[in-house]
Amino acid sequence: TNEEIIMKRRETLANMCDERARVLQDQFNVSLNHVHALSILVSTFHHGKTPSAIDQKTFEEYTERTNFERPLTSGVAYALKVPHSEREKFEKEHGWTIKKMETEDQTVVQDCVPENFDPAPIQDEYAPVIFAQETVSHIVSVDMMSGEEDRENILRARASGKGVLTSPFKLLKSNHLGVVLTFAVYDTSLLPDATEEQRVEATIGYLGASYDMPSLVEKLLHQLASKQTIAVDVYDTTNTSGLIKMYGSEIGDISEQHISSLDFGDPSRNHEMHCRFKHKL
Ligand code: WA2
Repeated sequence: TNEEIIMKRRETLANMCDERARVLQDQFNVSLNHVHALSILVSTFHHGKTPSAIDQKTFEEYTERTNFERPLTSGVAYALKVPHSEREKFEKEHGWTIKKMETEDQTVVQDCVPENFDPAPIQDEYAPVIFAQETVSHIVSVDMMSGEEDRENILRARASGKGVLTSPFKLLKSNHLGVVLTFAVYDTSLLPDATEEQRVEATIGYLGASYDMPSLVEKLLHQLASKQTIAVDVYDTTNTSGLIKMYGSEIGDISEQHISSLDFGDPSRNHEMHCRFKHKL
C-alpha cells in the first residue's frame, strides 16, 4: 500500500542519515585524537628539548606525512603564548613582527594576505603562529588572539585542558565556512587536578587544526554510495535561536526530513545532520 511505501521510505532516509552522521562523527573524532597527540609531540620535542628538535621545516614535513591521520582537517598550526613584556625579544629572535589578523570586511580582498597584515596593536598577550602545515603557511606570524573566534577558542582551551571548537566562521584565505579545533600546550609542571588559574598560568602554546567544512564533508560523502539520492546539511545548533549551516544545499523536499545528532567532542557546541530525499516520491 501507499502508506507502507511511505513508511519504508522514511526508514531508508533515517538509516542513510544516521550512517552519514556516524561516519562524519567518527572521522572527526579520529582527527581530534591525532591533533591532541600532535600537541603532546610539540610539548615533548619543542619545549622538552634544548635545543628544540622541531623547526618550521620539521613541522611541515611531519604534518604532511601524517596528514592521513587527520581526515577532514585542512591544516594544523602551532602558536606560542607571548606576554607583552616578551614581545620585543620574541620578534627579534624570530626576525618578524607579530601580525594582526585582518578579515575581508576590514580590507580589500587582494590585501587580505598575512604579508600585508599590519603589526599587532599592543595587547596584554599574543598568540603568534610559529609552525604551520604547508596548507596553512599563510598564518605564520599572525596573532591568533586578534581573531574573535580563534581568541575565544584559545581562552576556552587553556582554561579547560580539553579540545575545543569554534562556531563556524570564514577562515583566512578560504571562501568557505570552517571551524577551528584547539588544544592548549602546558608546561610539564601542570598537575592533572589543576585549577583554571593554574592551567592558564602553565600554558605555553596552542595547537590548532582548521576544518574547511564544505570541501571536507563533500569529500567524505563522495566515498559513500547513493549521493544522488539524498541531500545532506550539517548545522551548528548551539544557539537555538539561529542555526548556522556549515554544509549543504537548497535541494530536496524538507517536508520529509530526518535529523541525526552529531557529537564533535566539545560539550559546549551542538551539531546536527539534516537529511532529505532529492526527489519527491
Ligand atoms: N587556522 C587556519 N586558518 C584560519 C585560522 C586558523 N586558526 N583562523 C582563521 N583562519 C594555531 O588555535 C590555535 C588556527 C589557530 C591555532
